[in-house]
Amino acid sequence: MTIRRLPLAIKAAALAGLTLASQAHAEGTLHFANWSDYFPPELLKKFEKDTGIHATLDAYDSNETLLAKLKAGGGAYDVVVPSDSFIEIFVKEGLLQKLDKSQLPNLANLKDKFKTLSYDPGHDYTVPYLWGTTGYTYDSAKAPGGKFEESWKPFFEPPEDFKGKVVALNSVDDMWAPATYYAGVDECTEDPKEAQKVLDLMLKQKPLLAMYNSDGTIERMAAGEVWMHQQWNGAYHRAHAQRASLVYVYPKEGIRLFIDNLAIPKDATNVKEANIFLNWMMQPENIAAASNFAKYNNAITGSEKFMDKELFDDPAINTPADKLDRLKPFKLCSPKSLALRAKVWTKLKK
Ligand code: N2P
Repeated sequence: MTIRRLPLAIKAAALAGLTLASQAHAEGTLHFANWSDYFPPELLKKFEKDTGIHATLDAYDSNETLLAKLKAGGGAYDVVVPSDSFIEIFVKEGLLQKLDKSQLPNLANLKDKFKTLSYDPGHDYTVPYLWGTTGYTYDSAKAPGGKFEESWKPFFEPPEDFKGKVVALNSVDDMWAPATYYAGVDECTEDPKEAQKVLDLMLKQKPLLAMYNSDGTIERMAAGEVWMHQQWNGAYHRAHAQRASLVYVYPKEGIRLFIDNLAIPKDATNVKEANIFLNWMMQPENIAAASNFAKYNNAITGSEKFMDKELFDDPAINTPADKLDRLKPFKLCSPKSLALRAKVWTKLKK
């Protein structure tokens, strides 16, 4: 088992369209790329033991980074983990291959509500991995009166003394949705004036931020290095285990629900091994190990009995009934709308 973080130089080479060094894959090998800190190393070892396939794991920080890597080509990966909101984009770009469902009998283990998903209704390209929400966390020990309202307001308009103590995720996909919820703009808007409103909100927030960063969110909050962080619920849960004063917010304006997925890139080298892996991950005890490590829910029937009870006890993971209507699944927006948000992001980051 090899776990590595893709060095920037390789990232740059991949972006420049150069071939990656590790192209000659031996038989019985699986090259897996997943979001950082999102897959238990012991589970990869178990996969190797169960199947005899040697596995490597690379990490990336966002859908945008994964997209750039796959577009650069090189066939470096056999399995990747794109989010629901990016599936259509990856498929349109011809970056994923159709799944051979005869190799995936464990698709039968999917819970009913994950059997038909809007972004890939027949599981032609993807099977669900883990799912969760993208809210934000704050340290109640630092909040005025120990509490913030359940809104995106404290995140986008934090109090002055939070200056330099707030972090946003470094992805237009993660930031655009809550900014539109808070600005009261349809997330699929095609109107430049509305996009400007969203940009203005983010521009006003920018000087108060310590950084945009999607990696290391757990460590930063657990260490008390910052006091507020846009964060996924599983990451919150892990940070909270180290700092009890942390609070996860379900903003009343809405909170993005995400489903991440296992998929096989078009140019994968080890397709047989990739299928074995996808099917193996849909076994209840295996996906439960991923849930127990990353602290997110999964889509597999019967996984509950292998999952840690504490996950079900955390309202950040097990959304309370009165907050369910705040969860917003992603919307597939028009190319015009997506181009508008990309422009906003470029302007924000320059
Ligand atoms: C965990 C990554 C969570 C993925 N580091 C959110 N889509």
